[in-house]
Amino acid sequence: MGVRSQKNMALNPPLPSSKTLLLATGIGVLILIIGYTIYLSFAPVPTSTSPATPLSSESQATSFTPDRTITITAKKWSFTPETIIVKQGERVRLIITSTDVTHGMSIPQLGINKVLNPGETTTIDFTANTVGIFPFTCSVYCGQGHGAMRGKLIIEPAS
Ligand SMILES: [Cu+2]
Repeated sequence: MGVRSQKNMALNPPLPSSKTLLLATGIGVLILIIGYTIYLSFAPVPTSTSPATPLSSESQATSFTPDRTITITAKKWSFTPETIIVKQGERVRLIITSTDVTHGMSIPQLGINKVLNPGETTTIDFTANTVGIFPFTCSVYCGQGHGAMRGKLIIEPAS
């Protein structure tokens, strides 16, 4: 009988309620401090997200300053815009992006023929020396509408 009463005492030790409250408060404060420390150690991370992108990625553009820059989109099966108008004597930069498959930009009379890889932007620089109408075409087979994928570059006399 005496053994059982001792066991009961060990399982339920009498704890004053004020002591329990103090312990609980202490643990609570400790958790808050640890939590805040963890928060502080993670918080500054998002401020350093600026990617280290090189500023001088256009190496070929060092000596060429365009008078006119034209942005062109190539996709099955057209160039947008289809007609490009520039003035004689202008330094022209074409910035062409293929949004679907591999295309090509060929302006035979100007000796230009570039592959336009899908999703990539290709820069073509030239000087509009001669007045005239210069047809351009897609030079990489890109499907059934490939033959219709064409446009024209018009070089107008300088006024
Ligand atoms: Cu094509």
